[in-house]
Amino acid sequence: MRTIVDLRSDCVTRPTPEMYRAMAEALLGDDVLGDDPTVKKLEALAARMLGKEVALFVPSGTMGNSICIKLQTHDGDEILVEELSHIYTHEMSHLAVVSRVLPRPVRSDRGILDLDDLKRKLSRQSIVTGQTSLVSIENTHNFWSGRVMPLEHFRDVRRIADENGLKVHLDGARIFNAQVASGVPVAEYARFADTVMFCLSKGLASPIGSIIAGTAQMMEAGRYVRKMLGGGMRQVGVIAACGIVSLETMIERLADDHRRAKRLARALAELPGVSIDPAGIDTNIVIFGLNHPRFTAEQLVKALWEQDIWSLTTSPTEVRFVTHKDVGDTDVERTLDVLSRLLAGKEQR
Ligand code: TLP
Repeated sequence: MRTIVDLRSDCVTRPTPEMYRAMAEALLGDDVLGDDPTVKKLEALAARMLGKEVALFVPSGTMGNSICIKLQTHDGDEILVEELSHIYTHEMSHLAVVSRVLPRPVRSDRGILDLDDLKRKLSRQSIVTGQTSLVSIENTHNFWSGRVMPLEHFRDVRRIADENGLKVHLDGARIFNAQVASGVPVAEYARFADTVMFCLSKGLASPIGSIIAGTAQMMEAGRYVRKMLGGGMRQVGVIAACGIVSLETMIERLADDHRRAKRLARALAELPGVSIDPAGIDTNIVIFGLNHPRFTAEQLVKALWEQDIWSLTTSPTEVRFVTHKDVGDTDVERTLDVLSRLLAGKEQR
């Protein structure tokens, strides 16, 4: 049987046996009408963990971010985003289409916003500017190789936001990876944000689903936006049941993914044509640069794919590996073995 090593994303994880059992046994109602007991249980658990009043189950991280921005902005507002943030670069322009806001990218030091640039880009309402109404932070930061944002940065951003009447949104798709890597509880990060989104469907291994959270009033309004976007999911307790298993059993094990990502990064750093600083790998995402006489990033991804190792490029010169519960130690070693043969020119292409 072919064994695929799927390093494309932690979104690809398959449900655990406990999740399949939970799905079969889930008590169901109609979540659009607000009476699915399993969804209610998941939402209460998530709100408690985040230290927020109310949480809402949504189909995807993209929809979760979209709802949170829509709730806290008006048409024509400006919002401040980090220049490589997922919400700005990988979410089908919903900022423009759904919320009709103008994202202004802020420079950063590997994801940590440059506070001077942030202040410079704040616009006050006048006859020639839109009004800046929100700043978005991402933790962990996907395209800065899963970097954990320091808590101090949250404090700084919150202070500037308060001084200028801005809301703060946290794209915490992988906020539990941040908690496990840094030891800072998710509620500590969430404290500095008005709204938080996190994904159950990434390292936490649920097949589908994300959570948004904030005040009760905001999440009540969020139900309407979710429905408007087509995210009313009816008997969705069948999926929410997996989310409960994710939050109850799948957090601590993220440390294994981080350990495997570090192993990959350290070994990659030794390979010809690869550039990566293993010290910069905090969690489960490994992005490395490639400058090799025989391979572009795209060609390397293809050569790996031919050996049943799946990955993605993030730019013409970069490749991304993401570890997750369906990637074990043997998979990591096999990947390194194949890679070192390819890059040393020992493998036929
Ligand atoms: N990230 C996916 C792809 O879209 C790139 C991945 O494979 O990493 N915020 C962050 C920080 C994300 O990384 C993602 C997904 C999302 C939001 C959106 O989540 P979904 O895919 O559930 O819409």
